[in-house]
This record gives sequence, structure tokens and C-alpha cells, in this order.
Amino acid sequence: MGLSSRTSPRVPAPIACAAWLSGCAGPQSALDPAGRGAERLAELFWWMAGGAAVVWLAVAALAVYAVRGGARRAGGGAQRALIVWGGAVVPTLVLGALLAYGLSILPGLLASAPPGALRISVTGEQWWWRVRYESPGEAVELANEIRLPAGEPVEFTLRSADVLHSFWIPSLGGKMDMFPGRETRLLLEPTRPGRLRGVCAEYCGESHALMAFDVVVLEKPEFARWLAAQRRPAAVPAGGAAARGGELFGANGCAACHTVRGTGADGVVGPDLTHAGGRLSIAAGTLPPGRAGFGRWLAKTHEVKPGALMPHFGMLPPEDLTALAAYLEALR
Ligand code: HEC
Ligand SMILES: [Cu+2]
Repeated sequence: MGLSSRTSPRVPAPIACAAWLSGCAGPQSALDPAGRGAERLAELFWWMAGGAAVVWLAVAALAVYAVRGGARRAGGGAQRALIVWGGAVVPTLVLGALLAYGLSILPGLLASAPPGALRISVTGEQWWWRVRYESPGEAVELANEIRLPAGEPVEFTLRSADVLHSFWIPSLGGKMDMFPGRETRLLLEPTRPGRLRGVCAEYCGESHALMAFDVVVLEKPEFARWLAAQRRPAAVPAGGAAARGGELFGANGCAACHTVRGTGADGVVGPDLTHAGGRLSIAAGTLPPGRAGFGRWLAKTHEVKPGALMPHFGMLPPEDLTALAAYLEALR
């Protein structure tokens, strides 16, 4: 009787299987490719998995054969042939073919960008991403959000401001490490519009797991409109709580760390907040966008993201926090 309460709930096999396979799709899956590099890597994965399955079946069959004494009955010549073919020739051929196939993919993944390609530099910082569109035209900076045109190769220049990070958008391609004091490059080419998710793939301290970013692939004209809008200075609110929030932004020292283009705020320690109200998430994928999210970030910064390198402002009166959140939300 006591045992029944300890048995785990039974999930029908088809449901368990569907749940397991659904993990292969979605905005952050290397097996649901939305970019050229990821397509090649997914192909490589399935060939490797298939090859491994064949090798495993062959080894299992040989083990059964050996346990049943098949080789002993077959005699000395057959035993030697089994060792030479099964132990040396076949494994060398199978592993050699998989290695050659794996290496044949590399040149495509390491290609450099064609002239005139879009260039974006990304700096990994504890625990967020500084994103800068270097071309075409005047540079524009934002944070934790990358928008890309579909069907265009994009060259990323990757750096770190502090410790090792690793830049990874699984649906688009492989990951690339970011080192302090050294630049690395990564070429990605999204193939279809959609919303994806990127992450840091190298443990970088306390809030490493709270360091994601949004990736949006747009049709080319839509991308051009978005980039032009990012270039514009902030829409500074003219009145009401949001305007008061703008004054509080200056009075509380936010401007020492944050830039809001078009206002006097030009700090470079934290993310550029010029269009913070239009972002898809707050604090590197940690909170949903909107006024409530901003309010929570300001009041409970270190509860939301332990170790975050921003002081919390929980000591401000609630109406000041509301006004600051309204100001941030109006920055579009
Ligand atoms: C000492 C520097 C510093 C000060 C002062 C500061 N911040 Fe920050 N802020 C940061 C850093 C660093 C981050 C990035 C934290 C992270 O995501 O890990 C950040 C993140 C943010 C974000 C999230 C941005 C995004 O794109 O997700 C907002 C919003 C923000 N700060 C608003 C404010 C406001 C409003 C004030 C003043 C009340 C303020 N900050 C004061 C350093 C600072
Ligand atoms: Cu990390």
C-alpha cells in the first residue's frame, strides 16, 4: 500500500515521446534551423546520430554472436577475419567517412563576409549584451536585442568587457567565444523571418543564466525601417508622469551610467536606453517589457538578477519609481 504512493505517475508513451520531440523545435533549437550555418550543423548532427546508431547496432550484434559462442564454432580463420574486419577495417572506414564529412562542412562555417555585408559588433558584459550596428551608415547602439534582415549574410565582431562569454543563437548557427582583449568573428545568415532567442554559452559568473537576448529576423524593407527608427534620438515625453520620470532620471544619477540619445544622458557603463520602451524584454531576457517590468527592475534589481552591476532603487518613494517606469516605457 505504501508503495503505490511512491510510484511515479505513468505518462502514455506517445505523449512522453511527443513532449520529448517538441524539445527539438522552438526559438532556441539547433535542430530547428533558421539559418545557413544551423542547417549544416543539423545535417551533421543527423548523419552523426545515424552513423552512431549503425555502429551501436553492429557492436550489439557482435556481442550477442560472441556470447552465444558463434566465433568458437566457426574456427580460427573466421575468428581472425572477424577481428580484422570488425575490429579494424569497418570502424576505420565508418569513422573516417564521418570525419571527412564533418571537416567538409568547416570551410562554409568559417567563411568571411562578402564586401558590403551588414556588420554588427556585440560585447558580452556581466550580464548583458552591448549591440552596435556598425554599417550601413552611422553607428547605432542598443542592448540585448538583435534584428537581422532575412537572406543576408551578417558579420558579427565579438568582444568581452570582463570575463569569457560565448555568443550563441542556436537556430542560426554555431557558437563563438568572446574574450577580453581579443576579437572573434562569426558569420551568420538567417534564412526566414521569425523570432529567435540567443544565450551566453560560457559560464561567466553569478547571473550567467540570466543573460539571454532576443533575435528578430525581418524581411529586408521592414529591417531597414527598424534600423532607421533606432537611429533617431529618443522620443522625450513632454508632460505627465513620464516627463517627471525624465527629471528623476537625471536627479538619481541614472544618466551617469546610461545614454539616452537626444538628452544630456551619456553614460556608457550600462545599456543604451534611447529606445528602451520598444525592447522585447528587459535586462537581457529577464523581465517582460512594459511599465511593470521596469518598475520591478528598478525596485528589486538584485532579486531579479543577483550580482547585477546596477544599484537598486528600492529606497525611492513608489510614485518616483512609477514615474521612472513611465519615462522608460515612453522611450520608443
Ligand atoms: C552604476 C551604473 C548604473 C546606474 C547608476 C544605473 N544603472 Fe541601470 N543598468 C546598469 C547596468 C550595468 C545594467 C545592465 C544590468 C544587467 O542586465 O545585467 C543596467 C540596466 C538597466 C536597465 C535594463 C536595460 C535593458 O535594456 O534591458 C534599465 C531599464 C535601467 N538600467 C534603468 C536605470 C535607471 C532608471 C537608473 C536610475 C534610477 C539606473 N538604471 C541607474 C548600470 C547602472
Ligand atoms: Cu555567460
